[in-house]
Amino acid sequence: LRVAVVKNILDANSRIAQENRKLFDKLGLTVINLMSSPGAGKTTLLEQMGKHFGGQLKIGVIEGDIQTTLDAERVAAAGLEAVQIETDGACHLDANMIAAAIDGADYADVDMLFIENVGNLVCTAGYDLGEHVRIVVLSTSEGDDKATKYPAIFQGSDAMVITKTDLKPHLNFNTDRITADLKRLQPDAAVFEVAALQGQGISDAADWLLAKRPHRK
Ligand SMILES: Nc1nc2c(ncn2[C@@H]2O[C@H](COP(=O)(O)OP(=O)(O)O)[C@@H](O)[C@H]2O)c(=O)[nH]1
Ligand SMILES: [Mg+2]
Repeated sequence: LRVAVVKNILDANSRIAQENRKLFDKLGLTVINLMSSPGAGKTTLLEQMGKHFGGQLKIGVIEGDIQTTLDAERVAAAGLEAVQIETDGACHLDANMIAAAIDGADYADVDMLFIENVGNLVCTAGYDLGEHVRIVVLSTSEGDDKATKYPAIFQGSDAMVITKTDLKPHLNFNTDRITADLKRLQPDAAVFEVAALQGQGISDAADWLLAKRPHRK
């Protein structure tokens, strides 16, 4: 009985996610779900993406956090339009929260919408939000064993962005190891390495995202 309940919740989520995706397609909006553990560098990556795309593209952001509007304030200061969802304890965003956030918002002239999920490598993996692209962000200080320890999120991602590569001299992070582990789970996944505070490696990831835009207006 318990299993049936969980299945119903996930079915309902998938249905709403499909509706979100239909709306995004109609708007010509490419939507990216950024997932990671807390502090891996998602917001810093967004700040840099905003800087990179500058006048070229209009970027929107939905920020998911358990509490506070701190991240929305950060990306707004970086020139990106942001909506903050406070999940009030929930460890992930779901399709319904996204539906509520986009309801009434004007995305007509927005090209790309980033959703920064709640910091969590486990809960976030199970919920389709209606996005087109899923990216798992992993910082070097978290260790190179995380793809094997948290396989679902890596298996479900189109790309892995390794952040904080500037810290590598102080750590024993092996990029080859985690890349091999990722490819075993998801052979098609792209891999990017960034030192976001220094702005390094941003353009490769940004170019890949641009090529992922099948929904050009
Ligand atoms: N050394 C270093 N620190 C970083 C980098 N990216 C983010 N940080 C720092 O890591 C902390 C968490 O970053 P944040 O973007 O807030 O992570 P989030 O919780 O995933 O959104 C902040 O203190 C950032 O300044 C990086 O590339 N190198
Ligand atoms: Mg953040």
